[in-house]
Amino acid sequence: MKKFKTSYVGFINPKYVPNLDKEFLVIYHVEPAAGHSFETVAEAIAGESSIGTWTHLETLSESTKEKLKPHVYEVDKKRKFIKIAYPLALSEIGNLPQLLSFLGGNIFSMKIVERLRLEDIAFPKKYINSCLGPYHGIAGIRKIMNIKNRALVGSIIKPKVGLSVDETAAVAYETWRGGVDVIKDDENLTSMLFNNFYERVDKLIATRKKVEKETGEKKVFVFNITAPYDIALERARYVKRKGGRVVMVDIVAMGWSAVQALRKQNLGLILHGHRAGHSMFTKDSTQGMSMLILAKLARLAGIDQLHTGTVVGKMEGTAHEVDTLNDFLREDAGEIDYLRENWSKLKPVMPIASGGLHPGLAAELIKILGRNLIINFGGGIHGHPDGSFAGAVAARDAVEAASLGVDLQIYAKNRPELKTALEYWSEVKN
Ligand code: CAP
Ligand code: MG
Repeated sequence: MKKFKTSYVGFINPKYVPNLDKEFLVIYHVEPAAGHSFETVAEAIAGESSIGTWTHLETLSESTKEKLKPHVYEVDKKRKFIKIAYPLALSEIGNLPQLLSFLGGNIFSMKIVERLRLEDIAFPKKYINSCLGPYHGIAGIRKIMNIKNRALVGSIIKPKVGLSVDETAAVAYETWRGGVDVIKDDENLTSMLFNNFYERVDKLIATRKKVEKETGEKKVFVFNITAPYDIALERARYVKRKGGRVVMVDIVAMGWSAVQALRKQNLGLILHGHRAGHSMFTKDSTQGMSMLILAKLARLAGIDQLHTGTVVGKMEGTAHEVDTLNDFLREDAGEIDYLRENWSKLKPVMPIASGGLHPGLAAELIKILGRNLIINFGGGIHGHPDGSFAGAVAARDAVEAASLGVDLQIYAKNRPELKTALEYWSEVKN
């Protein structure tokens, strides 16, 4: 009888020269479980995610193996990473759920793997172009908003849940009039007993039209359509029919299947991606998947504007991390230099800074992240001691001053709302 063999062998080849035209180049952070060598685990990861399993297979022909075999072309035990080149043919182009089962699937459950993190993926052009990407992108958003140079000023209605439709509209009216461009639902407000989605759409679009007439500025409301896909689509269509311009999807909760399907509808709506819950798998630097990959998938799937963090706010994220994400979304860079890739035909995505922001943080934020950004203030507008209108005036003033590079304290001298905001939140660094 033949002697037992595993099929988790033959993938490591440090001499292999990867080819981004035909292969995905993937980086994993790897920590083997006790008793297993780094090489054994690298072989198992490459095998399990492609043509292998725990045993030799009589069903796997040499020709299939040659065609589909991945190559582990770098193994760095000290820095705990491996790089694998996977043939494009291991994926179904344009199918993001398949990509996750392929590169983020069973390998995460193997006993011999103690810690595993999908750090970065460089995509072949053919794969990138098989996805639709953003409908509007940055240029399209700026055109709709009629804002050329400054950062866009956004606000989340707060409290995030609890207000009725009429209360929401009243807060939105004050906030838009105060100078905010983009007002949005919060991530966990959908269609509730106290605030029905369809009534909210009717009322908020009417309010938006009124404010646009009064101010002469373009405004948008971002309606959260997060729900099972059929319901989300029905809600998106309703927003479109009623003259709305933006819908929000909680991308982690809804998943890529839904985002891709929604984008495919070509409704012409701006798709706002909220990433609530991403830290379940992105926060631990040795386990899960990086936020950069989430951002890449969002861009492939067709998100136009995406939450990426603030550095100075209440949420996790260093300047380097957030900057890398934003550079990727706005331009064509990847996390690691040799993974720089051309994002081909896909439009760039507008990053959104949100979480614990107040007017006093605007200058630092723009200094770190630039002006090609939506800056979202929730508590930092609706917590202003003189109310949402004053909060909105202060936020708009702060973003304008910061976009011009003018010192906020000087700008605030004859702007009482900004002055109050700077004083009130002076202690809050978040
Ligand atoms: C901000 C926010 C946003 C988070 C998202 C909130 O409110 O509405 O959802 O900032 O985080 O619910 O916390 P505040 P991220 O302005 O009142 O903090 O952009 O990091 O995904
Ligand atoms: Mg929120």
